[in-house]
Amino acid sequence: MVFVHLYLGNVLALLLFVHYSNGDESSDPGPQRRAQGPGPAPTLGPLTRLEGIKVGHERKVQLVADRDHFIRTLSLKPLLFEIPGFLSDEECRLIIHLAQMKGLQRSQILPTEEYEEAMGTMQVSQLDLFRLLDQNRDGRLQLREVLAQTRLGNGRWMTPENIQEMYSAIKADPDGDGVLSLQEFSDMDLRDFHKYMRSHEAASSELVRNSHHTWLYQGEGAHHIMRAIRQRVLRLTRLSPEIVELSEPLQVVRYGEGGHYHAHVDSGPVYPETICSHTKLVANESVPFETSCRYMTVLFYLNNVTGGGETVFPVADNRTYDEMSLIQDDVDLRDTRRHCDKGNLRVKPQQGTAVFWYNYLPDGQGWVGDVDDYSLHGGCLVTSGTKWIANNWINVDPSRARQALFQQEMARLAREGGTDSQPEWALDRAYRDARVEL
Ligand SMILES: *[C@@H]1O[C@H](CO)[C@@H](O)[C@H](O)[C@H]1NC(C)=O
Ligand SMILES: *[C@@H]1O[C@H](CO)[C@@H](O)[C@H](O)[C@H]1NC(C)=O
Ligand SMILES: *[C@@H]1O[C@H](CO)[C@@H](O)[C@H](O)[C@H]1NC(C)=O
Ligand SMILES: [Ca+2]
Ligand SMILES: [Ca+2]
Repeated sequence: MVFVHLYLGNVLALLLFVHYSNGDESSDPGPQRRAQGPGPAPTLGPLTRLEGIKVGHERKVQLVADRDHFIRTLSLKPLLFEIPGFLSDEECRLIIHLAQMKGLQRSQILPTEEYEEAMGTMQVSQLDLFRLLDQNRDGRLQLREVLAQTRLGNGRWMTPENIQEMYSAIKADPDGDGVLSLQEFSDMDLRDFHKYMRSHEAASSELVRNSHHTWLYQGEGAHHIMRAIRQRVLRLTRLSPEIVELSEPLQVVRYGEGGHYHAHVDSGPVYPETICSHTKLVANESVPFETSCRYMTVLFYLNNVTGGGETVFPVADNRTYDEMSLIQDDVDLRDTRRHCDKGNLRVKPQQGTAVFWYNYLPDGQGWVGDVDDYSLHGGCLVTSGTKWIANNWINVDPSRARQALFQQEMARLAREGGTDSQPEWALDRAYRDARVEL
């Protein structure tokens, strides 16, 4: 019975995840070509993982010729570090400038119709849905149990007030106690719920993510400063050059005043049914679900923010983790517009500082294990001014064999001169010799 419950939970999450990520990550660049057929499977050595030692621990590292840097441990769960002065002021200004030249797009739009289709084709009865949502199995749906299913909001962030409003609009909770009994849930017509969601256009402040972003190419032939930053990240992470070079381009993000990103993890869940966006080139195409596999996040602060805009890690180094303690009926610690002050750890943006962390736990065999729940993080509300950051994600496939095949295939394409296989990056290459007044 527990197994069935978990299994259905995964199916629901997967169904909703696919449609949610389609709208959100459609700008994710990725290899487009199919493999010609795998050769013999090579094996890869263990992945490097820096040691945290203890919170506050500092170590000196030589990342550039003319100065030392200090890496400070911020937390052990997740394994999280800070490194001041990782980028120079000039580098920060250049990244912002290149991003502005390329143009930024809204980070999130609402994919309403696709979502409704997905919900429509879901082969789950209303009773099963109730059981899935009822986490504590008391036969009643508390607000927090609905809040926990962020994807039901279809990209819209749900607050306890939103849900109460929805209940009263569709008359789902006649006794008004904020809890849905099985009877109340059975009497509810799910189409009314969808109709209600559709009829309420969300303002950008009501979305999961309120920002603009773009991607900057860092590979061969990129601007020499973009190359230098990638090499510095390689030295910082001590991973293999193949892994770092084959990772996503640099994502540059601008949060205006009022911008935010509610708490999330950077990697999708690892189910047998998922494949990674970066290695899908060599993956079995009949696998239905795709996600970003981001072993590490390296986040750069590109400016000093006048007010707000901290990066919050709500459960960093908490003794235990329990999703349902994170979400209460009245306080949702994932809500970065309202509750950043209650999170365990906040990092204040400081121009040139980098923070980096591991999104997965080790598997004990030198490779990638489960997603680290403690890596939950978000961008707090920017109360004044503009916030600029950049993300360098380091992609590793939880399947060691598939990562190996992918690296082999990319090496083969490079040897055969397949460098034009990413036309969307051509624009960035044009900046190679750009002389920028900073
Ligand atoms: C691809 O996946 C399908 C369905 O999961 C499976 O039947 C098939 O054997 C797989 N093919 C390869 C080459 O792994
Ligand atoms: C950003 O703030 C830090 C510390 O508050 C300060 O040392 C630094 O000079 C500031 N940088 C800029 C470009 O204003
Ligand atoms: C944080 O840890 C405490 C002590 O173990 C626990 O009571 C609380 O539920 C935890 N918070 C979360 C969000 O898991
Ligand atoms: Ca319940
Ligand atoms: Ca009720």
